Amino acid sequence: MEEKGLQRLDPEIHRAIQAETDRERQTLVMIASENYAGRAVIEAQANLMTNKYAEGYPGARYYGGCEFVDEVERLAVDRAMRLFGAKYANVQPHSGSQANMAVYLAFLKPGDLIMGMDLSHGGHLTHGSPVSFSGMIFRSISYGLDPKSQRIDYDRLRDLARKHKPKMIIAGASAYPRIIDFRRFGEITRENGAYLMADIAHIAGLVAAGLHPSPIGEADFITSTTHKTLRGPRGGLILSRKKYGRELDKGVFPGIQGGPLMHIIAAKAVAFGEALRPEFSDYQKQVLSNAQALADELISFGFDLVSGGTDNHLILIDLKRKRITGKDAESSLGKVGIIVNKNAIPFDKKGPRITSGLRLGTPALTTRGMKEREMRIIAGLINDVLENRNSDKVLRNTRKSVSDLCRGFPIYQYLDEES
Ligand code: DSN
Repeated sequence: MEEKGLQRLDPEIHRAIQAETDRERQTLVMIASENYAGRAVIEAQANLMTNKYAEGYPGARYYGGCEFVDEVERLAVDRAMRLFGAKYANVQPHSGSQANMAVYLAFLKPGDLIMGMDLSHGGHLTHGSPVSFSGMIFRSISYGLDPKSQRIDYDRLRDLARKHKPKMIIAGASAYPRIIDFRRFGEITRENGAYLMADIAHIAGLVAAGLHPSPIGEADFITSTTHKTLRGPRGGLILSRKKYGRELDKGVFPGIQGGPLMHIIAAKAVAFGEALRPEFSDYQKQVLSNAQALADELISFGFDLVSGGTDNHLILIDLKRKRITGKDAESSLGKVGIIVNKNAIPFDKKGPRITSGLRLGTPALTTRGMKEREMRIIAGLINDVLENRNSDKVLRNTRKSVSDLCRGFPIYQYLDEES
């Protein structure tokens, strides 16, 4: 076959991209923060807009020749606002961390106190962890889960807020399988004269589809990534009230970023457009049903789930009773093509490189078209592997079952048609 384009110009990179494509095709992606962006999203981000400098905002740029990127950014902003029912959107943050950083820069001063969820209870690095800029520049305290229910301890959160009077409270998580009560967060925040930032990176797709309560109306600032349940390109997003728009715009540019990635903004616009369609809501419903089916089946195999189950797209398995670490479980499952990540569980005694937990999510498998039946099969495969991880025969048979499943649910019809 004649070599063309990248294959001819840079065979090393082409080979690696090809290998990644095959890996994504031939494995079960169960990392809760990953998904398969649609063809239109991928096409929109691979275009000449990558060449364009557009510091500033539509209609007020520091460069000439911005008429078409202006059109794209206006569409992205308009669609994001419609999708979430927000009065302000900024689509320029390169990532979720950048979105959070821009909000902090705009509304906090170094040394101000922020209060986010404990990383080991499911929070995110940028919510005040000492190893992140958020915990280095700002003082930080954390709230966490109730040890018994393993759900957010809102009473303790309120007591902490009353006692310490943080300038900003951050609601949101990376590994929390339950509904977040934004109304409760709103009450506590208002009572203490703080700002509320809701980081909905994980649940943005569910919020957009109306399947998780929205923080609009409760939170002053809403940040998100665009590539998890929302199924867009890798990137960040800020939503807010109109009155905070000027400060937030300045926080993103020139505060923490230079030129926006206009090709990515084009792809964000496409993803928001997709999310405005009714099919997106059906997809999100299936994400939830699949997570439910997976959780139920894992429980029937004797797995302990943090908080006893899930309300959203992810499941956190507590492996303590199974006598395997998160690290070993991740590695054993990886051998058969089930891709997951080890994750700390609340009050974990093991460090973040070992952990006692595994985080599983259904967004990517649901995009492939898998339903409850496949979730039950996969729960069985996970159980087989973790119960027999030293048996080459079990690992071999499971690898075959994974391959069969993957073949039945191509990641992109067009890719498989081409090969
Ligand atoms: N790294 C993301 C996740 O896996 O949840 C959060 O930023």
